[in-house]
Amino acid sequence: SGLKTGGVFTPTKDDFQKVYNDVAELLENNEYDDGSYGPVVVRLGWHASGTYDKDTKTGGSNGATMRFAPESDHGANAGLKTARDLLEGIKQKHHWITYSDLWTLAAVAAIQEMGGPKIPWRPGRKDGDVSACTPDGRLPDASKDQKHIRAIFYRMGFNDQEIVALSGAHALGRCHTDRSGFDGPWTFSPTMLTNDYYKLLLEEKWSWKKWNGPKQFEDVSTKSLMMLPTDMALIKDKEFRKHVERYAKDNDLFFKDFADAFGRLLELGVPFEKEEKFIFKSTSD
Ligand code: CCH
Repeated sequence: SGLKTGGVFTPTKDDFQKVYNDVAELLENNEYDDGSYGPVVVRLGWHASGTYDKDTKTGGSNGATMRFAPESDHGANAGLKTARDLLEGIKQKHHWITYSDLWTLAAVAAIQEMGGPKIPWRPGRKDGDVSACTPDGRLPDASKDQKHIRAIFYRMGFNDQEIVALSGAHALGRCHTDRSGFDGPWTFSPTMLTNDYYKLLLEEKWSWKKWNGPKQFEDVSTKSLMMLPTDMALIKDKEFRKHVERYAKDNDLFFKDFADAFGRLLELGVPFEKEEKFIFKSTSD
C-alpha cells in the first residue's frame, strides 16, 4: 500500500487496484436500467475525455471539469450525474485520488467487468477548476452524419479506424428519453461488451422508427433495438464501413483496437509525469 513520506501519500498500483475493486462492486444493481451502472460509467469517462481539442490543447479528462456548470449542464452530459454521484462514495473513501483519475479508472473497470478487454491505465490527472470548463458542442450530435463525426473525432486526433473501434462501445447501455431524447438499447446484451453492435448494424434491417421523438432507427424484425443516425452513418460511409465489416468478423481484433483507442481517449491532453501503466485484475480473473 501507499507510502507516507513527510505526510504526502504516494499511492501504489495496489492502492489503485483497491479503487478498481470498489468500483467493480458498485456496478451491478438490479434496480438500475439493465442491471448495471457499467454503461453510464463508461459514458462518463468518454464525455470527460472527448472534449479534447488537439489544436488548442484544451479539454480532455485532466481537470474533471464536468463537476461544474456550465459543463455539467451541457445537453450531451444529461444523465451523467448518476455516474458522478455513484463514484462520489469511492472518492470519499479513497480521498487521495483525483476525480479525473477516478472517473477514467472507473470507466476502465466498467469495460473490464462487462467482459471487455484489459485497458492499460496510468494515474497523473489533476483536478482543475471551473475556468477550465470546455465550451458546449465538443461532443458528437447523434442526429448528424459522417461529416460531423469526422470533424468531432479528428479534432481529438483520431482516425477513421479508431472512430469505428470506439463506436463499438454502443454494444453497451441504452438511450433514455429523459436524457438524450432517444430511446432503447443497441444490442440484446447491453451489459456485455461484444462486437454485436457491428454485426447488428450489418445483419439487421433498419428502418425509421415511427414515433414523436427524435429521428432514430429500429430493427425491422423485433423493433426492440435502436441505431442513431450517427451509428447508421458508419455503414453508409465506405471508409467507415470497411472497419465495421472487419470488427463484425473478428471480436479479438475489435477488443485489441478498442483497448488501444479507448486507452488513448482517456489520456488525451494529460501531462503525465510517468510512463508506467497498470493493468488491473478483473473480478473474474
Ligand atoms: Fe455514445 N451515446 N455516442 N459513445 N454512449 C449514448 C449512450 C452511450 C453518441 C451518442 C450517444 C460513443 C460515441 C457516440 C456510450 C459510449 C460511447 C447516447 C444515449 C447517445 C445519444 C444517452 C442517453 O440517452 O442516456 C454519438 C453521437 C457518438 C459518436 O458519434 C463513444 C465513442 C463511446 C465510448 C467509447 C455508452 C456506453 C452509452 C450508454 C450509456 C447508458 O447510460 O446506458
